[in-house]
Amino acid sequence: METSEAEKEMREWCVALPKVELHAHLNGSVRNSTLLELAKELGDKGVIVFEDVKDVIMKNDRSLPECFRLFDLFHILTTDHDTVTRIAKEVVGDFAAENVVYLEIRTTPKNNEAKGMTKRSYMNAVVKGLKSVEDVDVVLFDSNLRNDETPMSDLSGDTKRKKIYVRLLLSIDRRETTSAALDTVNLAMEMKDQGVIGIDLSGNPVVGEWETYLPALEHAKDLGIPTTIHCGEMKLELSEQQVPNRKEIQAMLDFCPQRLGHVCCLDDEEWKKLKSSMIPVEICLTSNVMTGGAPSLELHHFADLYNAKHPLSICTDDSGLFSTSLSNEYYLVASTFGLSKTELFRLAQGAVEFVFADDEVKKSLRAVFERAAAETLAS
Ligand code: 6MZ
Repeated sequence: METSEAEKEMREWCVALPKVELHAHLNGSVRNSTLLELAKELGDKGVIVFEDVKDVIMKNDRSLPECFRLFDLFHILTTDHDTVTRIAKEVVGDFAAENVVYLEIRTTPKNNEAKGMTKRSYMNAVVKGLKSVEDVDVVLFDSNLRNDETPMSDLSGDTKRKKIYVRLLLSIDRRETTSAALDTVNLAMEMKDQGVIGIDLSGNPVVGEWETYLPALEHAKDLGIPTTIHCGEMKLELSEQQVPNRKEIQAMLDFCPQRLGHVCCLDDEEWKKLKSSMIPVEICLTSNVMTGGAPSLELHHFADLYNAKHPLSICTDDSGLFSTSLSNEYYLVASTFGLSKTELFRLAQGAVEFVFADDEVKKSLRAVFERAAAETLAS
């Protein structure tokens, strides 16, 4: 079916819209072409069978358990220092190309003895990648920002250099021990002056116990490091371990992190608690529908939270894995829930208030949106 003119125009508008991305996993955001190239190299070396891996990478259907098997594969492909640097550089370039003006990228620091890799050296490789982006200006550290800076996103389509603020969140994988999780929080503290500004709890939701990560999350809280937590991502019927997860959702809400990811399968009481908490939610439409956390786009809990005026930000989760982009996610919000351009703009602008970066960055981002408002909303 041919794309209608109206759809094309709306898609272009969503690309031009300045956007804030708050929930993007580094290894889930890698381009398929890069994964295939890496798989080919490892295939040539006899480490993997390229043809098998190629089929897995190109497959479109992804249940949640499949996603986690895929991440194990991606990690085989990407976990050496030079490749980590390469993917970090590419991922930032890809987000900047679609007018993301502020990006929080999250990644799980990895020890890999065979590669001489420690959590610290992994993160150094990520930071090196962010610093080596050439086509756009990456603002990684808090520089002396001025309010009269040139616009970071040019909506008129001319060729001014794009500018993107990038910050890092360190992920604790649910497979990790308490001590490994504590190491990650301490590393975040150590790398505070290198763009690391928060902690994320993620990984396979049917693995691990809340009590294992709680000491590390409490430690982050004590150190004043903001946290975001993947909460209730999986439908309970899909899991054998239903009861602990139910308890876990309560505990996560009680912990009061600065933000929550997903919140797909809360019961009535938990919804009430979430809404009265006003904890901002990172909404990942395509990811939730593909993994079964939401039954369909139309029935996604975005509508309920949006109508309740709950603080929200639209995010990609894993743009590579789910073949999406932040512009596409905004387009889906418009086409599924009928939001107008003004409402979409306000949604994108609203996300500025939930970034973990400091007030100077927020001020600068607010100015970007103010400048963009006249032009974007006039079109
Ligand atoms: C939970 C997820 C996820 O950290 O190696 N991750 N955790 N739910 C999801 N929904 C689909 N998507 C990604 O990026 C990959 C890691 O991020 C987490 C998983 O722990 C995965 O291994 P990094 O850069």
